[in-house]
Amino acid sequence: MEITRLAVLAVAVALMPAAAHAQGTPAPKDALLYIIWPQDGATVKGAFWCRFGLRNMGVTHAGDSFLNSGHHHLFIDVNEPLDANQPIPQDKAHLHFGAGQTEAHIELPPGKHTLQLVLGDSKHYPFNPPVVSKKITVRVK
Ligand SMILES: [Cu+2]
Repeated sequence: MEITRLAVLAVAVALMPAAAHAQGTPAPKDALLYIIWPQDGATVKGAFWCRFGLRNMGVTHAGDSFLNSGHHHLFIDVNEPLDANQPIPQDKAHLHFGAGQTEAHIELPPGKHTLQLVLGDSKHYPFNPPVVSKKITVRVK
């Protein structure tokens, strides 16, 4: 009997790693992430300040796992769907604001660009449900 139970447990543990990648840190349903500035469709000249808005959650440093808080990520010209099971990549298109910043000075080449905010948990995973802003388009002169 005892051996059977152990075998079942061993199988269950073996199956876990696939699901264990998802952090699934819960976010309140009324969390609202939005870009205060620039406005959707705006034309900007050269470098500009992008300002991040967040309601019903708090902003903290990367690594801090306070309840209902996270840090901002700005996605620039990202078209791939968000993968909630992976940490947010760290590159020129996925900027992390792990010091708790709520604005960023952004410089982009002339042309049309999309901007979108994604809130990440202490380990840079999206929340569950994901806390994501509307994707806006700006034109850089
Ligand atoms: Cu991050």
